Parts: sequence; C-alpha cells; structure tokens
Amino acid sequence: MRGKLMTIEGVEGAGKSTALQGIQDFLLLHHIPFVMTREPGGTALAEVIRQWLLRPELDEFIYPETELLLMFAARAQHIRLCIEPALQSGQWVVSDRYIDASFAYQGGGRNVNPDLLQALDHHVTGTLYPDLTLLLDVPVKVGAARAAKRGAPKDRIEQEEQDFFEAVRKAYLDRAEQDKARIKVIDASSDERVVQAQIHEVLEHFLQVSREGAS
Ligand code: Z5A
Repeated sequence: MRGKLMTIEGVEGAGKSTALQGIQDFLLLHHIPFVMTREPGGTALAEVIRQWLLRPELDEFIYPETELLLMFAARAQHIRLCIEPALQSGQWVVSDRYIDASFAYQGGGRNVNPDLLQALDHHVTGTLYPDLTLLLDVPVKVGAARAAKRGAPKDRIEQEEQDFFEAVRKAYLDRAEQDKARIKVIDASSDERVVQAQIHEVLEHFLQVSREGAS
C-alpha cells in the first residue's frame, strides 16, 4: 500500500525540530515505516543546492527568480529520488518543509511572479501534494527570539528583516485558509508540551482516517 506524505512548515524558530521528534516517536509507536527528509535537500544534489541557497558568505546577490528555480530544481530531484520511491514502497515520508514553503517564502516573502510559481508547482510538484501538512504558527518576533537563543549563525534567508517574515507568515496562513482539509494550523506559541499535544491529536485523527480509508 502506498505511504503517506506529511510535511511540516512554519517561520523560523516555530519549533519544527522539536515537533519532528514528536512525529517520529508517534510513527515508531504505531509501527509505521517512515523516512524523514527535508527541503531544500533530501538527495546529494539537492543538499548541494541547499548550501548554495543558504550560505550567507556567497558574495553574489541571488535574485528571487534564481532562488525560486533552485528551490524547484532541488525539489525535482527530491521528489523523484527520495519521496516517490519511498511512498511507492509503502513508507510514510515526513518532510521538514516542502511546496508550501515556496509559496510562503518565494511567493509571499519575495513576491515572485505568481504565474511562474504556479507553473513550476504544476510541472515539478504535479499531483504529489502532501496528505497532511502541519503549519506551526508563531508570531514572527517569538520565533526570531527562540531562534536567537540557539546562538547559531544566521543563514542567508534568516538574515532577512521582520517584514519579510511577516509576509511569509501571512502567505502560510492564507494557504492554510484555502486548504483547511490538508493544512492544520498548530498554535506553536504555547509551551512545548502543549504544542506536542496539539500535534498528537492531529496525527491520531489523520491515522484513524487513513486506516478507515484503507479498509
Ligand atoms: N525555504 C524557502 O525559502 N523555500 C522553499 O521552498 C523551501 C525552504 C523548501 C531552510 O529551512 C530555509 O529554506 C528556510 C526556508 C527556506 N529559511 N528560513 N528562514 P530550515 O527549515 O532548515 O531552516 P529554518 O526555518 O531556519 O529552521 P529553524 O530556525 O531551525 O526552525 P525550527 O526548526 O522551527 O526551530 P527549532 O530548532 O525547532 O526551534 C527553535 C528553538 O526554539 C529551539 O531552541 C527550541 O528548543 C525552541 N523551541 C521549540 N519549541 C518551543 C516552544 N514551544 N516554546 C519555547 N521554545 C521552543
């Protein structure tokens, strides 16, 4: 039986890493075989593209269209070499970011041409849309403060101003509003245990519906 594709999204510092640990524990508990992956990344070439995209020291301005095309180049590899084969083998795939991030960051944040974005989505993503997306929603300032606490150097995109991330957050929430069945908004501003409990509830429901659909 074909696996399920789950993705996790949110602005910087929303708590994706913590949430991913909870998702992993949930899948293990339910004996569901899975692959954890990420975007940009997930294959050797896509990880190289990730480095081009995120390294802050690259002494060349990256145009929004270039950024968009590189995100989709990485995605094309990721889908064909990682996601699709895993789903076909019956494994579930959990991706730390996927297509919604392009609509939020390049669409909302960078204001790229929506026709180009739609066309790439159509040709690269095609019908391979997530079965479930968890959108960890947090006020931009809260996410930035959490990320700052980690003390790690900021990557190229993390160095953007607050306005950019406000536009990203809004684009995520607009998408969630348009696709309520797939994108579940999690209030990620509460403490970690409360956030994990919300995620757990969504996962339990999703698993139940998936099993009913399969029987
Ligand atoms: N990108 C794009 O532009 N277009 C695309 O199509 C795709 C991606 C696919 C790389 O993503 C960048 O690529 C990303 C979008 C862009 N750029 N940005 N910005 P990434 O996911 O690798 O990078 P990130 O967004 O910077 O991830 P992050 O900052 O690591 O976010 P996080 O995983 O959500 O953060 P975290 O490490 O889980 O949590 C941050 C801290 O908060 C940490 O110390 C936690 O212990 C703490 N935390 C977590 N939850 C809580 C709660 N509930 N309360 C208090 N503290 C908490």
